[in-house]
Amino acid sequence: MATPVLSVRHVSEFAADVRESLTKPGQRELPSKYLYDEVGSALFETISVLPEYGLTRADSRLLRRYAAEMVGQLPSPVRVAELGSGSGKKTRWILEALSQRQMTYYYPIEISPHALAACEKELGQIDLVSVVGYEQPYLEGLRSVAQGRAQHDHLLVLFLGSTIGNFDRDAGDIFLREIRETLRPGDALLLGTDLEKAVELQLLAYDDPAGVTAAFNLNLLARINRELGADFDLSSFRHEIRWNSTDRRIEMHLRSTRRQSVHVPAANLRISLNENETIWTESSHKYKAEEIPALAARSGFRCETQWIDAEWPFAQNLLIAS
Ligand code: AVJ
Repeated sequence: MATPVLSVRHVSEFAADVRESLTKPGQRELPSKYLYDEVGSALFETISVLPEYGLTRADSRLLRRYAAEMVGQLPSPVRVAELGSGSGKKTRWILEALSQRQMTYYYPIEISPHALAACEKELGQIDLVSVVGYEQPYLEGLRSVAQGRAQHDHLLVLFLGSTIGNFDRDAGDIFLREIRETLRPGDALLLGTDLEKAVELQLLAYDDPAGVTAAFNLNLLARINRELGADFDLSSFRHEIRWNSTDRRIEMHLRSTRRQSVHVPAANLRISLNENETIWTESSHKYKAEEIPALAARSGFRCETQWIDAEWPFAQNLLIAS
C-alpha cells in the first residue's frame, strides 16, 4: 500500500527526474517511463487497438498461438515474473499453458499501481494461478522474486511489448546483463522485440490520424502540471515523430510552437523554451531478428527460439541463461 512516506518519495523522485532531464544541455528530455500514469496507461490501451499500431496485437497473437510450444521449452518447476505487466492481458496465454502442468506463481512487477491492480484482477482469476504483485522498479522487484524462491524453482522472466526498445542500445545491453545477474543457469527470459518495417508504417504507428498517440505524448506535460503544479500550456506544443535511421529508432518529441517559459514549482524549476525547440519524450528502437542471438550472447543468454509474426513483423525471443 502507498504510505504517505512512499508517495513523498515518489513525488520527489519524479520532480528530480523532471528537473534533470528538462535542464540537460542541448536537447531537453523527459523520461518515457512517466508516460504511464492512470490517464497515460488508458491512452496506451487505446493505442494498442488502433489499426495503425500493430505491435501489441502481434505480441499477443504470438503468445496465444505459441504459448504451449514456449512453455514446453521451459525447465520445471518454474515461477513467472513479468517486468512492466501493464494490464497483463497478453500474459494469460502463458499462465494458462503453464497451469496445465503445475501450480503457477506469477509476480507482476509494475510501478503504476493502477495497472498493477488491473493485472491482479485480470489474472488472479485463472485456476491454479497465484498472483503476487510488486509495486517496484523492475530490477528491485525481480531481485525480491529471485531471492524468495526455493533452490529447485526456476524463473521465467517476461519482458514483453518491446519495452526494451525504450532503452538506448547500450543501456538495453546493460539492462539484460542486470536481469541475467538475478538469474541462475537454465532460467529463461521471454523478450518481445518489434522488428524494422517500412518507414511509413513505423511513422504512422506513432502518429495515428485520430491523434491518440499525440494525446498520450501531451499527457506527460499534463501529468507534470497535475502532480508537480507546473503550468505547461498544452496548446503550445505539437506531437512530433521522427525516424532516426542511424540508431534505427522512432523518436517522439513535443515541439514548442512559440517562445514560452514554464514553471515547475515542485521541482524548483523555471525554463524558457524557444520557438520550435523540442522536448524528447521517448525512443522506440527497432530490431532485426538476426541481431537478437548476439544481443543475448553479450548478456549471458543463448537465444533458444524465435517466433515471428507474419502480419506485423515482431519477434518473441526465448533466451536461456547460460
Ligand atoms: C509500450 C514501449 C511498446 O514504444 O511502441 C506507443 C509505447 N509509444 N506509442 C512503444 C508507445 C507511443 C510503446 N511501448
